[in-house]
Amino acid sequence: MQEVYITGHRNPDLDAVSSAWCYARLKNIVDPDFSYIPIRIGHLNETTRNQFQKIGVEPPQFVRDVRAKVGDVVTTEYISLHPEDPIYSLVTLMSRKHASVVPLMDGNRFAGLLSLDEITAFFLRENAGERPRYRFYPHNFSKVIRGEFIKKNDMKSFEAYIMTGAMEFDIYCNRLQSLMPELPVLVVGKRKHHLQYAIDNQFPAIILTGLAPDDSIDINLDSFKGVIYKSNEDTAETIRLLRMSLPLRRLAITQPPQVSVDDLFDDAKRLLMESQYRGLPVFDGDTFVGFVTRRCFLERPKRKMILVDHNELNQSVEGLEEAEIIEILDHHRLDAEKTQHPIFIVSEPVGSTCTIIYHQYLRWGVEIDPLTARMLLAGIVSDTVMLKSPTTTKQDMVAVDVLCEIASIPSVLEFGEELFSAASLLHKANPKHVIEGDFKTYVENSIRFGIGQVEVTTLEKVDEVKEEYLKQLKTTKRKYDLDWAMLLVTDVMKEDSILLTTPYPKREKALIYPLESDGKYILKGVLSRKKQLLPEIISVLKDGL
Ligand SMILES: [Mn+2]
Repeated sequence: MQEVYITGHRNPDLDAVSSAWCYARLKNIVDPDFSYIPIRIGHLNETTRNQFQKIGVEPPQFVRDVRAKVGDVVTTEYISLHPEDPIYSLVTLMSRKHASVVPLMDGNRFAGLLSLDEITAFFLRENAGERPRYRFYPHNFSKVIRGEFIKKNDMKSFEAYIMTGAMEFDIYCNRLQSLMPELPVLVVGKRKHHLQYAIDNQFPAIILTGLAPDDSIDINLDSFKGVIYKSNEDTAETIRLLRMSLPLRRLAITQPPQVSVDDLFDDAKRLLMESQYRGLPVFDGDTFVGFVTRRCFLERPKRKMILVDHNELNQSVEGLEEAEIIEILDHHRLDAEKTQHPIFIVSEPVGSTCTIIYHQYLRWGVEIDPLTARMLLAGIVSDTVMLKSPTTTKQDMVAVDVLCEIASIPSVLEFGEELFSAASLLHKANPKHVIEGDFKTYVENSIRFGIGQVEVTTLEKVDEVKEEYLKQLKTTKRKYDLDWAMLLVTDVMKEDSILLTTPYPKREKALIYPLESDGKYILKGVLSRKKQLLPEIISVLKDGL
């Protein structure tokens, strides 16, 4: 079944992860034609991790990028052969099943790859001038040539050339003498002297042809250490099949370039196209999973995607430009890419994407179970800072009332306080994780800036850690290649914030907020990065033109 990924934005917050998770559940119920998988494209922040842990649900899997991978096109259904299997099996498989590439497997171990090219190479080699010597595997005689063993002995594989005993005995002896010390596989009819000579000289194998069904050869075989096989075919056909009984081991490319299921489609395609091979083996770690042929790379598959809690390409997963966006559900400003086909978009200016997902449950008439209710609630309460943020709408409040009822949560305030108490205490946390855990970057008038946000339950300790955080802001600014980097520290209890900022000499001092000390502004009544701080920053940057 085709998979559709549902993802929130980079540096995912609780709203992004919860909405992806809850929407995947809904879609899997209402649209069983696809498999909807919630993913995250960054590390979980502490609040989100705690929430999933508390509810006892596995958080969405981390996906680094959605570009087409080898795993999307690998052929995993195939017939394989064993290294000792005869060439005959390969030729049959290729002509009857039209297999262009056949893996050679020794149990679960990958032992090589075979294609028409290797069969061609075999015939080219054996006709290259020298009398060919072959590696025989006697067990294969009975698999390819109709007949039976008369003497088996150890059946080990050996190397030899092929010879028939059709000539006069003394010519036969001279010919053999000239090839000594090498010994042949002898294909011979019921010719007593020829046979006796082969037995006395310990030929590795003798194939008898032209014997009647109940015929025997009247020679004492006790001292003979080789193999004797009685063929029901005539001599010409026996020789043809004898060469087809050779084991595949020697034919296969045993160490072709390997690719991994996680390798990029384009990289593997280039590797294959630039090689002389028809196919490449594909591994998942050390495990062989299948192979790719040129046919696999005719068209690059497109991953279907649903974006929640964001709609801009630069806030989304790596490789999205190669994927197909089929839905967007978001509460941010709309700056989506053009699409080729009509898509489903819900853009509602509510406090949380989880409120939008709640509306989708209503729309489809799908019942919300207590666990999903709790998850949606967590998204709404965290994104609206317990419904105190100015982004909060009546719709969010209605949703919270219904969801509290379903999840049997008596007080949304208590639920919220518990949610935020899990948030990191600034002086105990790692400044890099705090700033970059929920960091959004913007471009306005070609000025690149970024704002991180962290919710705390008191602003009292900010001064203790201020210098440390200002230093980290400078590092983050360089890392994201920005002109200006800020951290909004929000007290969710008192509904005030502090802004820590790198120097931005051109405009920083134009902010309406009072500067308390270097790099630290007091933002009374500011809770929302999106609705309160961002418009102020944008207007300051515009005024600067
Ligand atoms: Mn959100």
